[in-house]
Amino acid sequence: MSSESSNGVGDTGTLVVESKPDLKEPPMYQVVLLNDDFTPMEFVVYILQKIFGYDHERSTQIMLSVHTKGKGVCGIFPKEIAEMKSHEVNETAKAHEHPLISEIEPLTD
Ligand code: TYC
Repeated sequence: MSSESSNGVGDTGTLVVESKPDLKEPPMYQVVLLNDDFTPMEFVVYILQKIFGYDHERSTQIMLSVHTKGKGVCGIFPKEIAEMKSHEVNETAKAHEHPLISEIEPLTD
């Protein structure tokens, strides 16, 4: 696209080329929760409610799925948000001396 007058050329003879607005969605990342043998189930449920905003029932379902399958996705976000949430999970677990760990994984579409 060009502008200045209607023909793209202004009084100075300068052609102004505007860059296309970037309409692409940001790359998304999933936050993955890993199972372990020691973190109490209720603590995982608490984390899922506090950090990911799920209600108690949904948090319990996700926790049990991770407990059974070994890992599970607890949310999908733009990279920076995924990093923040994962960091918050890991730091909160550490502060409570639980080995609970989360990771982030790029979502390739
Ligand atoms: N396996 C744990 C227990 O039996 C519970 C647990 C679930 C831990 C999910 C981590 O991401 C996790 N107490």
